[in-house]
Amino acid sequence: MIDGTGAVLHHLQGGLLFGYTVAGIDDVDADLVPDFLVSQSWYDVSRNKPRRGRVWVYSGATATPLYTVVGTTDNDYLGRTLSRLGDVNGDSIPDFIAASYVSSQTAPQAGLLLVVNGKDGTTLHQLVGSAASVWLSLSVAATTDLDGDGFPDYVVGIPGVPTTGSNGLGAARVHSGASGALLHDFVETTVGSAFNVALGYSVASGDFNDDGKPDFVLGDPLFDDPFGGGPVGAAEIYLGCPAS
Ligand SMILES: [Ca+2]
Ligand SMILES: [Ca+2]
Ligand SMILES: [Ca+2]
Ligand SMILES: [Ca+2]
Repeated sequence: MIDGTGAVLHHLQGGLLFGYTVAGIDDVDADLVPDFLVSQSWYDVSRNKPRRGRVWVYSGATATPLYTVVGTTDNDYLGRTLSRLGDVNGDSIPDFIAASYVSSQTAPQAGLLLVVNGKDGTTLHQLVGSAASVWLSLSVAATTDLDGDGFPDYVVGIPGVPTTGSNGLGAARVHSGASGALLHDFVETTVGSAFNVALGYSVASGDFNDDGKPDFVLGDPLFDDPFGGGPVGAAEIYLGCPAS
């Protein structure tokens, strides 16, 4: 941690891949100071429970650990992706997202996303990738409330290949922060002869047109136009989306 003059306030260190991802979150321990996450995605619970990954939740005020969240399955590598979210279960304590696009619970590198209870680190709900190498949660971002239930929602990028040997077109999906229900699926776009190759490699959200509804920026750095000179890269901006 670094103070306003650029001096290091605290130096934290842990095992291999400690610090792979970090994220600021809102105040989970009610001391009115925002808190933060540091992941250690190579964490072995034991010799027989390898590479489950661990996410440390730290007090922003003191840089001391509050609790940890550990992957439940071997090779989860939990903590490859992290994000703030906001309170999604109505206890006024902000919740957050801990994820891993290389988790192989359902298929090799299908991906895993946990919405974590900020109060105690338990899982409120989870998403898993639908097929090998789809890389669910390579990117994730919180959004404001899309479906009008009063709780924030989130957008998750799924940029990987659907089957071995073919280019993935990628996807980005908006899910309910409260339940995990699918609210919207951004699927591939074509512009003339160009098409998505890795839609959802990066995602961001904000209200760009001031209508109170979340808008989205979806990155596809491999956006391709085979008849126009090859890969061109793209970032697509969506003003809102229908909640369905
Ligand atoms: Ca705090
Ligand atoms: Ca909460
Ligand atoms: Ca919502
Ligand atoms: Ca908007």
